[in-house]
Amino acid sequence: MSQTNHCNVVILYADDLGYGDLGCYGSHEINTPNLDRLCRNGLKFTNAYAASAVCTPSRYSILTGRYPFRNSEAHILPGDAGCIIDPALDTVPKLFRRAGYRTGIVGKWHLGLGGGSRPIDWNQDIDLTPVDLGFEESFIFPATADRVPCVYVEGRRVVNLDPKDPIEVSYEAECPFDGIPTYHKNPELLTVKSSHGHDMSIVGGIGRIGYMRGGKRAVWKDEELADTFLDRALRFIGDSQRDGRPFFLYYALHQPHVPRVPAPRFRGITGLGPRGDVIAEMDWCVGRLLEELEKRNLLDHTMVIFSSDNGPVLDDGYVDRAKELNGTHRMAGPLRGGKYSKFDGGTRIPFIVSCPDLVHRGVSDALIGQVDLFASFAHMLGTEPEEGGAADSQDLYAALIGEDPAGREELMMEDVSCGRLLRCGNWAYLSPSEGVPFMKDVEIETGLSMEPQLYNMDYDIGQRINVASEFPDVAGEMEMRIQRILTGGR
Ligand code: NG6
Ligand code: CA
Repeated sequence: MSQTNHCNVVILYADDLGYGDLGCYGSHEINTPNLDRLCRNGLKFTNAYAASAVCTPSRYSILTGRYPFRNSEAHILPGDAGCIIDPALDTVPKLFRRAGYRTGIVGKWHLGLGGGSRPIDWNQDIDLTPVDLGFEESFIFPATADRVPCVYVEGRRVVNLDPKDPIEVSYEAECPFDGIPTYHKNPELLTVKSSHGHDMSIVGGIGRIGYMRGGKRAVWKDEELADTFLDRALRFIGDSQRDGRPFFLYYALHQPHVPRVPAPRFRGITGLGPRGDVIAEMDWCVGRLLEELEKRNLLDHTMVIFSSDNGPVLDDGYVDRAKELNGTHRMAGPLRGGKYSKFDGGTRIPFIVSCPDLVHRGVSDALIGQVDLFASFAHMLGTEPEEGGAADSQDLYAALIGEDPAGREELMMEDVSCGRLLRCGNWAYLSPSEGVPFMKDVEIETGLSMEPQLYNMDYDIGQRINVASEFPDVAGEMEMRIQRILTGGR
């Protein structure tokens, strides 16, 4: 296979969406007609993984083609963190740009901003943003919807800055700012209570992580996040078509991460509370995007990849009744654990690839990581990562388009505390590590144990029967493989 293909590429990257959250992955409780249609017209992967059970490391990995362990800063970042991607490093958007693409990012970033002195001055141009990492167009929010600053950043600048009302941000434990509403001082302002954390600034009636003062005009409205990002994504597609170059769009949807505030028209439509409603909203956004591609006659020749950065959680810090209203819905489908976890619920995620001109329709059980997109795109474009770049990315282009049913031989993932797990054929191996077996706040089984764990995913997808003592050689071999990856070159 040596032909190159310059189809447009759109990565749709959800935040905390589980393996069982979509109709096409078995959900009966939440309707996701648009993603189900994407899936019918494309390839549904059953053994695809994010690099980590939390956000920042997975995002680092999908954009750089490197395992997160290679960057000691790749952990959940505060909203005022510096950018953790070295601007000298090769990235997926740089790869597309070298191949002549127009590149854009819309949505959640969470990889830090600014390369210079700290604290970052939000009122000036920010010196290190996605535009320095290969994205020509960038419209993002800095971290997560539950972290300050609650503002959009376009290019290098906060949107709607007002010099008379400068923005200040702090992640100190005690509030350093006078005169701002805070969680414990102003409970009367809250529209939703926090169940754990999220008790610093109140912005838009919601307790957030971190303190923020000023920027009244710049602060986003939570119920408008989805439409705002969608609008930017559609605008990017329109501008690209006019421009004439093929395009690469990384559209990082903010749903269903907390706080879950859908646009009013989605409130209550699933009966599963805000978590279900924002998934329906996300599906609608995807539908609008597909409609736009179709209208512009781009659908057949655009590779649309949909996935999620980590597994699901019900109560991630707000009293939004997600648990009470969840009913029989299984967010992680048959998998054990969820977000944060070393069990498969933490990292195995929905992964759909569609491109009618190129990608076979059906189901693929190939083992594939989001980390592999880099080298696979390079293959598609007939180019290569820069010397030393994308160290952990394997060229799985044939698997991506449905021509290789096997994929990788082995793939390493990590949980929130950087404990490692390895998939290898039918085996899932969880390396021993310290920690509690159950996170009480979020009610998730961590999979942490000082005993090695080995599961045969063929007949035990729910990881109930640890067979490490029956197959000590397999467990030993897999631990060795992990050590080899961790100490391996590049
Ligand atoms: C946790 C937050 C959680 C979420 C997570 C990051 C608290 C108590 N919990 O620390 O709400 O923001 O970080 O999620 O603050 S992620 O998907 O971006 O990794
Ligand atoms: Ca996430």
